[in-house]
Amino acid sequence: MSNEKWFEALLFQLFFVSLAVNYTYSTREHLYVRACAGLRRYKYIRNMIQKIEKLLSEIEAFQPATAADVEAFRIKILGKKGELGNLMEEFKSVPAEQKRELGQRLNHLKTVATERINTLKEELMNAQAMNASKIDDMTRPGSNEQVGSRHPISIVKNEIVGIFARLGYTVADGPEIEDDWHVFSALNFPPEHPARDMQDTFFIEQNPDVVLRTHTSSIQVRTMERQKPPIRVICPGRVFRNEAISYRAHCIFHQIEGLYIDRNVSFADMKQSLLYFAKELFGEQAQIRMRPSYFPFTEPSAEVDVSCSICGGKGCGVCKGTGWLEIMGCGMVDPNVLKSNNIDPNEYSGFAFGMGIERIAMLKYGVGDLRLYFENDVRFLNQFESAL
Ligand code: 2NL
Repeated sequence: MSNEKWFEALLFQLFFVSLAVNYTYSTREHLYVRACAGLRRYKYIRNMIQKIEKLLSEIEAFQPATAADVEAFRIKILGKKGELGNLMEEFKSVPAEQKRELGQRLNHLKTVATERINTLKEELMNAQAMNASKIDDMTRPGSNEQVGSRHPISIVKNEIVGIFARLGYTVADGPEIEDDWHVFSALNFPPEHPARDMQDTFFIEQNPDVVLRTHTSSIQVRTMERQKPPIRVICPGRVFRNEAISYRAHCIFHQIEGLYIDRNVSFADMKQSLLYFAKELFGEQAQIRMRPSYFPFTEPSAEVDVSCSICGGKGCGVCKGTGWLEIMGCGMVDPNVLKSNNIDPNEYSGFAFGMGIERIAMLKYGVGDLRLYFENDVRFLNQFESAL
């Protein structure tokens, strides 16, 4: 072989070797680059899947306290710049071969999040509404609230006060625990009067005496202390007497007394005022009669009877055949009482009256036993529901 030929052969050979080497090299480089790119893509997708899984467990574990918590959570996950939005942005760079699988995962995440958030929102709104109204079952029968009614004593008291208020009387009140002066001495009770006795009156202290008032006249005495004539007061109140309790007697009862003092007040004024009262309380057909009586604080004194509204005056069981029912006592204020209360009897005169509210209520409603007023038995009290 010539030198030239040999050289030519060598070059030829070198060319192929370099081709082979070059080929090998570039193929390996190519494979390496491809492998790296594949690894990056794999990491990218694995990272997205991890994010999706993390969000799914976060959604499952979410325990909100209020509807506002749910809304904040919704904005975090589904809001414009929320977690799902970020993943959707990343999804754009996912290679076509993986788009299908990842797309399904993202759709699943969106459905789960939306459903859970809507359910939680509804539950919390319902709970809040239920708390507000405390109604958990709209079809449940309502609780039967008992409507109270006024006590018959209050009903009658209010009616009597109303009648005298229309005649220009004002209502006065005073203490139930009183001293001797306001209950007895200022009212012309002599020192030996039996009402001052421990047998009849509840004494709280003695010397000086403190008692439970036995009548509401003490309120009028206190009114005369405060006020100059003309005086026109009506005084309802609870009074106490040491009585054995029975169907017709009680140690506690209620009185209404009235006092009218001015110049030239006459017995005729009293009669007409009390007739007006009887007609207002018992009806237009009511008549009154007066029988002489005695009270330490009035002179002259009288008992007032009203014509029996059951039989119209003919006589029946209620009026015991007389046609009349006793309703109150009255009289012209004793000059001694006026003097004791610094009112000049030569300038002023007046009349006074008093009645037991229990007795009037018995006549009005046909109550046969005084004790019913104090027992608070709802079967008794419910009968006055309509008389509010
Ligand atoms: C009755 C009789 C009455 C009086 C009360 C009175 C009061 C003063 C002066 C004069 Cl401050 N009188 N009150 C008068 C006559 C009768 O009550 O049967 N009560 C249940």
